[in-house]
Amino acid sequence: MSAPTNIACVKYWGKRSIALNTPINSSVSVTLDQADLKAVTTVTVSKTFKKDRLWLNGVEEDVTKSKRFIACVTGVKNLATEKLDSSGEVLVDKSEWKDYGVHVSSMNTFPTAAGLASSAAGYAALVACLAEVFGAIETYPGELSTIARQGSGSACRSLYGGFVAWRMGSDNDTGADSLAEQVFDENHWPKLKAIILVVSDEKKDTSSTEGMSTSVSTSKLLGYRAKEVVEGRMRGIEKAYGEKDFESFGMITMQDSNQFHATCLDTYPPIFYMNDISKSIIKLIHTYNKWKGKIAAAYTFDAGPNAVIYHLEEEGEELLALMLMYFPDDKFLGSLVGSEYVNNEE
Ligand code: 2P0
Repeated sequence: MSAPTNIACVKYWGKRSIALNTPINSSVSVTLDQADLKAVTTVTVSKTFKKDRLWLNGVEEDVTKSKRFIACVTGVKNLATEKLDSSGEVLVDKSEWKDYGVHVSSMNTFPTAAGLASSAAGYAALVACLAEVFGAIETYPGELSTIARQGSGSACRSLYGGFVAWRMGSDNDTGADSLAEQVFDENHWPKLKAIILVVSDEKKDTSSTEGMSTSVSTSKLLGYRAKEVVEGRMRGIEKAYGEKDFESFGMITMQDSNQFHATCLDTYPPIFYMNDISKSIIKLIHTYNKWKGKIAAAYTFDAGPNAVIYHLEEEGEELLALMLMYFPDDKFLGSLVGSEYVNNEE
């Protein structure tokens, strides 16, 4: 099965509970099209497997002590149902699933750990795949996303297509209400597109988890943002997306990206995810918008230098031409937004 990556418009940055992987603020993202950026995952289960194993892009990773991986496997096993044969006979009693080892192979179609949410796609695909194998059934909507969240926070949003919110929740004992919710499905705004500019495909030097932890303990701006800014932006951008109001959607997206990177600079020692090329892309987009007399393109940057430019279909060719003129050496990975959340035909 595969799961696409997602790019946040209102960003998640900071953990409320490290153990539960719950955030200090809600966030919302657009799930990208499966055609370009996705994790493709295969899971095999057997009673004969002595331990759980994972191959990431063909290289085995030791997951025997990975809390994230274990949380996903255990979480899905807890929701597992019986496996029946065609006549309805029980082949595997659900209580037996715990004795089954899992072997996972996962491939990304884009740079891993370069700020393109590879862990989001990876853990979403893992949970979707495990849920299929074990016949896991949610006891409430979004429960599987609470499991994916424990793999990687942003992964909870990749379980759905379209415009997806991660509600921060308030249950600090179980984290059961810190879950993803599809606000608008992938058919709501087909004209919305995204161009991805791969400024660098090198692994970032500060992981998101490490960066967030330093930001939470040192940045006053981050606390202010979580308390005073994010909820208003969530309401504003959900309204804008609902009304297909690109100018409001784009403005909030750019402002939130800028504030996220400001909190990185406010972190001590500071974290620099954007580089000079990233900053020149920001300038170019503002110049383009001025020339158009409206917000016709909106940039956003995650924990890395790569840019995502949201735009409407009609501006696509013009923007691509502009980007190719100014950044002829950069690679363009994708320019589509939408699609279904997981594709189990692969
Ligand atoms: C986001 N990012 O909302 C934000 C914007 C990066 C910047 O979610 O520690 O890999 O695994 O929960 O999900 C990246 O953080 O962090 C992220 P963990 P994750 O997309």
